[in-house]
Amino acid sequence: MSRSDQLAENMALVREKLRQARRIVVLTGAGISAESGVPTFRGAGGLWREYRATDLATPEAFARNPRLVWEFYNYRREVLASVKPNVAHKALVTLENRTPDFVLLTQNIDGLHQAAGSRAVVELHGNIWWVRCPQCGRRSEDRRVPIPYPPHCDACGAMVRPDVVWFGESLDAHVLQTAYAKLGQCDVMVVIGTSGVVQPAASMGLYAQEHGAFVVEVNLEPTPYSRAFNVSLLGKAGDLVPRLVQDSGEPS
Ligand code: BJW
Ligand code: ZN
Repeated sequence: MSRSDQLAENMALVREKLRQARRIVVLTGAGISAESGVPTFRGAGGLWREYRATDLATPEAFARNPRLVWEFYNYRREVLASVKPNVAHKALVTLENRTPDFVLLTQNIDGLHQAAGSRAVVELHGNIWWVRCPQCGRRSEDRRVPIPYPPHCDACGAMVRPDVVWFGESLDAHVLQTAYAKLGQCDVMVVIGTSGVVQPAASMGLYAQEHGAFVVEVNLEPTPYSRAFNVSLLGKAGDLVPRLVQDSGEPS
């Protein structure tokens, strides 16, 4: 079978699975926002000045040089302030609207799913538009671009940090509990635009599969999990996701 025949067959199978499913979990990563113009973390686009983005998303980097880390997050706020959700984000809203039990787990901190209209969004790694005080724990929304340095907590005066999850930090316990409860019960899971290297999100597809879900991956490239999942669809999220969600009768 040719590659395009294989893709068409897999697309038809996944479309049908999504139609029949009552419980769907979607997990997204930076790849779904790439076509909106948001740089991904790994591969081309993962650099800011001479730094790797992943080296700045750490508590050690913030302790060593908070000004640099805030400059990095201010740069990203500036990028995000002008981008819009794309057709893949929007197709997931359609999927949510027609699915009895739907949840969207996202590693992205950009808020684009909510901007598209998704409601059942669980942010695994936090949100860039919120800040958190490391001293008193106070969280607040702050949409200023840029945030003047150094940003202070209104309650206790300490310097606040982005309300995101950095390497070596635990994901919020309630968020994880919600995620695993949904993963353990879903019929179908779709994993979109994530390289599958950052834990615990990377293992969530296998967790769902071990609990009986049909797991589909959508990515430009194969990932460490492509062979393990039921179906791996190679291509752009903006091309494939809308086609997976459209009605079966329509041409793919
Ligand atoms: C397209 C496309 C298009 C492009 N269409 N596709 C177990 C084993 C080993 C290590 C660990 C472990 N458990 C925990 C760890 C340590 C660590 C970890 O995983 N390290 C690995 C790197 C080895 N994990 C943690 O520290 C986590 N904490 C934790 O588990 O606490 C308990 C614990 C701690 C320590 C030890 C043990 C337990 C926290 C992880 C937090 C990650 N934070 C970041 C920054 C968030 C804030 C910010 O954005 O600034 O989250 S790092 C960064 O990576 C960000 C992302 O959400 C995350 C994932 O990246 P993603 O989304 O996959 O993006 P990319 O760029 O990697 O991939 C893009 C993909 O899209 C590619 O595949 C492209 O092909 C594709 N693509 N265009 C479709 N158009
Ligand atoms: Zn405080």
